[in-house]
Amino acid sequence: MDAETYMKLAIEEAKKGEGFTNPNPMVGAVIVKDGRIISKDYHRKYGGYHAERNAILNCREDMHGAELYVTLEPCCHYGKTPPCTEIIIESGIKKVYIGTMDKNSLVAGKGAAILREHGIEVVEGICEKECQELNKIFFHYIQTKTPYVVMKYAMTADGKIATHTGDSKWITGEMARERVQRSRHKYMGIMAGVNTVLMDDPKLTCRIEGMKSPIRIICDTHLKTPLSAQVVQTASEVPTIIATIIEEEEKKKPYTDLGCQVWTVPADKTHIDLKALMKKAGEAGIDSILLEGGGTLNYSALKSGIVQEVEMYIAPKIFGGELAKTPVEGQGIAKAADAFELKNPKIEQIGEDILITWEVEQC
Ligand code: AOF
Ligand code: ZN
Repeated sequence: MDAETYMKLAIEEAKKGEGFTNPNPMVGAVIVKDGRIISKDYHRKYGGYHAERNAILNCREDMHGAELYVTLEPCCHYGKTPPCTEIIIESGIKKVYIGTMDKNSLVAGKGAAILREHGIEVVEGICEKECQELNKIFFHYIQTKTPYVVMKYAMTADGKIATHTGDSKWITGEMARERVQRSRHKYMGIMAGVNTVLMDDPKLTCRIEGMKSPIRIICDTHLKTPLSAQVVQTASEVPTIIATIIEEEEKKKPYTDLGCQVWTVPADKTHIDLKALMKKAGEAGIDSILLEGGGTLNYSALKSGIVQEVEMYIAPKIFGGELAKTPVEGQGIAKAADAFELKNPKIEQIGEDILITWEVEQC
């Protein structure tokens, strides 16, 4: 097998950590000796041993002269665990293939340099694009200190997210809805507006066995979330943050008494300043957010430039109705030339529905 094939295996290993490693990266490692895989492992959960260390510790064979394939440059700093460069050097591994270099300033080239200084041959950039894609959340977060935001919506073929009466159960089929459940595990946070809470009273949790629920963030400018809402009532089981411009402690107290965190954020005219909210979320260690907003919040999010990606599910049905809600509302832009631009579409069929994932052109 060639280097690309081993690196692809390391990527598959890395993906097993999805949703559990945030805000740290997903990393996989494969050790090969004389053309045979003698160990493979991955970074299992945040704060735990890194992929390389796991693969080396779990290897039952002599590693002298072996090759290591790792999706991310090995670290060289004392963090929650000792540097991976140390254990690689001690193991006797003679060659390290790196998928992509680390953008964490504590590492950023220094890991590879240390290995070379110890006589280990290092090859960089094997399956580089795939390895960057694997950790796009981590790279975004470590460079901007704000979460990677994915705006998700499900609409009919005529662009409606509900009928004119507000009914939206269901637009997409079971398989697409299961995929959304998985996204709730993958991303660290989930964000919705108070209108969605008032209309649908959602729980915003991940209900798949063995997976985890995201931290819920409710954008609620004037603190109108009912205390009886499910996101409030279950706040002691799954964290709920209510973001508001209200400052009075007595208005916040009923929510905090039920286990919610209430964040007062600056106002952007009459609404929450979403950029300021993202800064705060980043400071709280939230590296990624699935935005399951309605049309008002979605428009504000695009306008304030906090969205990195759009995940749009299209169901093979038509609702019609000029009053039926659409994914992005608010005031909208005036000139077609000023549109929010999307790029690099990825198209998948999921059951009977289509999922298109686009990156948002940042201006
Ligand atoms: C991981 N898992 O497999 C690798 C990482 O917080 P610490 O001490 O665990 O260190 C995290 C940093 O280590 C992370 O930002 C990245 O730069 C580097 N590599 N991290 O969590 C891994 N290889
Ligand atoms: Zn490490």
